[in-house]
Amino acid sequence: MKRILQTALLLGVLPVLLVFVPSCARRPKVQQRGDIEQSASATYVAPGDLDQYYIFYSGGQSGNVYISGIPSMRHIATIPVFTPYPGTGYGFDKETKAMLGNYTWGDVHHPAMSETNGDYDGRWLFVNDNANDRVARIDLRDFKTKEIFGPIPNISGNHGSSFVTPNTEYVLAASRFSIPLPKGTYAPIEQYATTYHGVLSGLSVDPQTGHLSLGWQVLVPPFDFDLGSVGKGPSNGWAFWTSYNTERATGKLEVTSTQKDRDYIAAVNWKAAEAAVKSGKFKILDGAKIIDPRDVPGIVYLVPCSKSPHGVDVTPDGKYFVGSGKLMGVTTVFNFDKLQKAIQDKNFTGNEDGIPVVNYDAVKEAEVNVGLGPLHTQFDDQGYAYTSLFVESAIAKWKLGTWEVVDKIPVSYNIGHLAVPGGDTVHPEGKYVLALNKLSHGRHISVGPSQPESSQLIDITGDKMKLLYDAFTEPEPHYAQIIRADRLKPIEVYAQSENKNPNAIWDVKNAKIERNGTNVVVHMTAVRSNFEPNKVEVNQGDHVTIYLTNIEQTVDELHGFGLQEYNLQIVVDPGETKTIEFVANKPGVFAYYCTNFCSALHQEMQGYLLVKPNGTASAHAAKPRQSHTQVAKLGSR
Ligand code: K7E
Ligand code: CUA
Repeated sequence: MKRILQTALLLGVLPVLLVFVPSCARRPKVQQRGDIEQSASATYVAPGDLDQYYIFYSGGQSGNVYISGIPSMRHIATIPVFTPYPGTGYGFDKETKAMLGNYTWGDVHHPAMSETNGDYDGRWLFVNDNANDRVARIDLRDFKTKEIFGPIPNISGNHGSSFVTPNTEYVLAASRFSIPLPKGTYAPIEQYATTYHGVLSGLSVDPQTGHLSLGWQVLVPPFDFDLGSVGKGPSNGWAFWTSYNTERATGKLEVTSTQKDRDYIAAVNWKAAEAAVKSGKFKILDGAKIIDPRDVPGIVYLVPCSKSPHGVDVTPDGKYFVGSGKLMGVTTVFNFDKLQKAIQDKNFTGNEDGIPVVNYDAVKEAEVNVGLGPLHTQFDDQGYAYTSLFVESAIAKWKLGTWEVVDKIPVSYNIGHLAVPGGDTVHPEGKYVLALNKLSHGRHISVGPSQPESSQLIDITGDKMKLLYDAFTEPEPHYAQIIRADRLKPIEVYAQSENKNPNAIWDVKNAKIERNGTNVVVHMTAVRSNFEPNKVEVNQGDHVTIYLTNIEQTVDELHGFGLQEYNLQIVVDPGETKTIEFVANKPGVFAYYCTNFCSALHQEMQGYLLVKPNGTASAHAAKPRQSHTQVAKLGSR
């Protein structure tokens, strides 16, 4: 297989192979189980004991973030972000509904933890939405999504996101799919090369609140910008994005966008972009301050890179950035100092729409023979790098400085990202690497054609990498952030004193129902084991608002509020207040009940919404409504 692939690579037919032989299902099972007893005890977390690390997995097209622990790899919780999630009532109450807008999904690829001086500070987790051009902020104090920013103007396909600068000045964003700008503009696809555009952007982060706003944008040619990475140490102030289809091709990109030997890494001096915006050197496009590099030189440079690159990763010391071409057998290390020198010397080989293309040989430090299909690279604290090899289904370990591959481990199968604890920081912890694999077939009991992704924990403390554990995740993690558990200090109840919701009430005696015309406002409490009021009577067509406060201050005492046939389900945590809003358009009697098993009398925690029919209320009062029974079924396929 390897021989075939290498030959294919030489012949330049790998794209064809990628189509026809991606299946690892035909591979023999990897006998990489190592010493079973050692692996077992290395990952065993005894009942009642706690994991040492949090993993925050991006949930891909599920729109969620998943939390597991290391070393147990047990799934612990799900944080809904871009998708309604009845499990926590997310997207059903007024507040989170408003945050989701009209979208019911997102495509989360890259979680990024906020940083102070280049280290994770445990305050926020930012995640991108590749589909609808948004960035969300999760507060790590309560593990809840607090903000969804976007769709970001001019950014189309926010894949190169959400990467965070060393002091969380910016969350980065980039267009994967170039389009005519501003959004909403029509231009025929034949004009792709000339009138379509990409955009690179920094979203400002408020240092106190984490609140996101538009910072700067840079107009770039219609390449497909892919992955990003942020400079640190000596390269602090710079950001890097890979791009593919620098051919500016359309149609069957698999062929048309792989014509040139090299694509580019865009190196952006974000401090210069920030300064340019401050001094007014920008245009406004769809409300965003956008810099045209033709007018403002010195903001962005293009560094040639192996063709069709995917990941770009900056070393923890900030001296190098590593770019991997998916179709190559090598990964390229670039030297940041050399880039600065080449820029100073104007050692350019051309330009793209006025953006200088830097001389590859002047910036390249080394080409590392990692193996087939390199995608992403992580680093440890011992001077080693770890590159994921999608085609080869392996991780290559190599040494910074000698650029020699020192070890390789097969993974199951077709690895995408990989993650080391503290992976994006200046202090990664070289204990584990997590392999985030695309295919898992045969590694778990069969669940039919919709198969999960696989996630493998690998010990990297020794000379040889050692596989410890296979875990499986919902679709579909791309990247993850891993942080030591003791770095986070989550709260477990919302203190009453902190609840600033003006509609919170803390005593069942204050529960009330008020009517103003057709508006009915209910202040409701939830506490073991009842809702107060437990009866809400309204007229058909009334606009009903319920402010529900869980008045408990006891850890883990959640209450749910499910309302029959009104498609409403929320969960309130101890000390939390949420708002439910609906129009009582269906007449009849509907139960609301606690959905979160809270006490011995949880079943009894219920009440009734009584909706009097319109008009001749009394005449219809006792009549059953017409049967609306609907039969819905999936045809047998
Ligand atoms: Cu490689 Cu979207 Cu970061 Cu998937 S991306 S693997
Ligand atoms: Cu409250 Cu169950």
